[in-house]
Order: sequence, then C-alpha cells, then structure tokens
Amino acid sequence: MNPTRPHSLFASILLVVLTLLSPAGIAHANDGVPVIHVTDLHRPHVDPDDHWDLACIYALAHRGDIDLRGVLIDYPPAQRPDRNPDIAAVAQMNRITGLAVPVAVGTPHPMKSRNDAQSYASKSDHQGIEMVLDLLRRSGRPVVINVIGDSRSIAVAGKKAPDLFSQKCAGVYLNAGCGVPKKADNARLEYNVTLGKAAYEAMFDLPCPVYWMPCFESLEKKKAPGAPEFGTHYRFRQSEILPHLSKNVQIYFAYMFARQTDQHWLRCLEGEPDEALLTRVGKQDRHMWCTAGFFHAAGYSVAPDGTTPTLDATGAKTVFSFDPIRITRMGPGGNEWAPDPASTTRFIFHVQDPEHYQPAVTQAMKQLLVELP
Ligand SMILES: [Ca+2]
Repeated sequence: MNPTRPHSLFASILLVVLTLLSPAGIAHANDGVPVIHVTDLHRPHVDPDDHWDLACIYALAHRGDIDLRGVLIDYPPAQRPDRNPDIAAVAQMNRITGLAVPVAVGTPHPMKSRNDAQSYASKSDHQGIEMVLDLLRRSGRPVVINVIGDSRSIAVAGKKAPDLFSQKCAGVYLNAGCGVPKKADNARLEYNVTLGKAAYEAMFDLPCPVYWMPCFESLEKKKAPGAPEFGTHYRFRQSEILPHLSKNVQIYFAYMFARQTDQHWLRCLEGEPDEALLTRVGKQDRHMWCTAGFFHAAGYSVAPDGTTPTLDATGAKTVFSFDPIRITRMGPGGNEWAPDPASTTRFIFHVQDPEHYQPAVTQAMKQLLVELP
C-alpha cells in the first residue's frame, strides 16, 4: 500500500473543506468569481445609490463570494464640472476590508457611433479601458463586468478587443434602459441611456453574455406602486440599514452624504460617525436598481424572505430571474425583444414576485452590509 495515499486523501478532503468555507465558516456560492465594477461614483455624489452599490460589492468581496479585480469610475458628466471620480470612497472601502483593489477612470469621450473604438483617444483617455482589457488578459477565469452608469467605457473596450471579450468575459450586467420599448423613438430616455445612446446600443453587440437589467419597465410607469416585471427599480428607507452598520461603514456613508471634498478620507475613519447627519438621511428613501444583479453574479438569488439561496438550490422560491431573450430591434428609442429559450447570451431581468421583491432585496442587502467590518 502506498503510505502517502491516506495523507493525500486527507489533504484533498481538507482542501475541499477549506475551499467551501469562508473565514467566517460560511459556504460560498462559488469560488470567488472575478468581477470588475464600473460605476458613476462621483464626489460630491450625483446620486448616493452608487455608494450603496460599492459597499455591496466590497461586502461580497470581503466574504470571498467575488474576487473584485478592479473599479472603473466613469469620467464625470460634461454638465457637472465640479464632480470628480470618487477615488476616496474606493480607498475607504479598500481600507475597511483590507483589500487593495485598483481604481481607474473611464474614457472622457462619448462614442461618436455604435462602432467607434475611439482610435483618436490618447493613452491617458483610455487608462481605465486599458486597465479593464489588461485585467481580462491576465485572468485565468472569465470575468464578470458590472455596468451601473455610463456604458461607454465597456462598449469601447468591446470594440477594441472583441476576441478578448468572447474568451474572457463571463457576462456583463448592464443596468440601463427600460424593459418595454418606447412607443416613439423621440420618447424620453432613461438616465443611464442619456449618458450615451450609441454606447448603450453597442453593449448589445458585445460577444459575451449580457444580463440586461432595465432600470424601469417604462418611464411612464416609473412612479406606479409595486415593482413592475421588467425593471429593477426599488427603494428602501435608509434608517432600515444605516444604524446596523459598523462604525467604519457609517463613517464611509457620512463622509459621502456630507459631500466632503477634503483629503481626510483616511483619518476620518479613525473618528466617530456624524450621528446627527446619519439620523437625518436615515429618514430619506433611497432609490436603488442594481442589487439583485450583484447577488446573481456571485451565485445567489434572493428569496421572498430576504435570504439568498444559491442559484443551484433546487425548488427555492426567488423574487427575480434572468430570462433568455433575443433582441429583435435596436433604436434610440429603446430596444424590442422577444423571449427565446434557446438564447445563451442575452437575458433580461424579470421580477417574479412583485409583492416581495422590494422588501426581500432590501433585507438581503442589509444582511450583506452588516458583514462589513
Ligand atoms: Ca449608477
């Protein structure tokens, strides 16, 4: 008998056990899927939802559910010259979690057409796009890309290196647009689409899976109560979560809500949170869109009670799904699509349980964020 065999068997079992357990002893949905997060995260903020989303992404990385490879921040919109990419928020989240995730800035140029690879751009202009391409090239495993603001940087990256996207991009979670096509091409557009119509359309050319998460089913229904079927929008009262967060994370949020533009991002973490400010903003609702996609990319769904079963859990009731579709028409007014069970590369976000979607995703987010140290 080979005397090394029992030891090898024991070592193999130990390796499997260690792989399945996080430091906190929680089973992962997968082996830390690589993720690049693309966000319109600015200081002062344009909308605080991107700071909530960043905290969720870092919480998933902290738990080991995702391997956060990079953060790409959109170039600030031309009409907002006082905004800068919020590298301080990323630095704070790196500090809080002990991670060292790189951050770069997206292209300043809108796409001039749907096939514009921006050959006119300088090396500096494409700093962030090249970071994304480099992260894809160096990754041994396909990488998920979250797009939660402007589509232009990932759309241009796809035009610059389509073969790389087909080999190394596991899927793009595209948070933009409306789930139901506009009646007229000149109808009002969803905000993320207004940031660049050509880039939004070009996202549907990407040679990789696209998990399309329309922000609203339609802008006409935007204010209707309850969650529409083909839109991600939900909202929560910030006091449901803020008081339950760690001191560090409360300071991170207070530093954002106070619109601080000093360079005090590190030392403020050593102080105390502004309780009066957090109480005041706690009374406000926050409109949110992207949360369900973060869980899905990490291998989880969300159940009506706010728990997060793994995607392979059989028989689990979930509040959303991604349904296979094909795009039948693209245009500046929006896209038309049809269900297509044979599709393996295009999916649409679908609320399966309108009654529970909003409270369930809020509860799932809370359970995630309280794990941040
Ligand atoms: Ca955003």
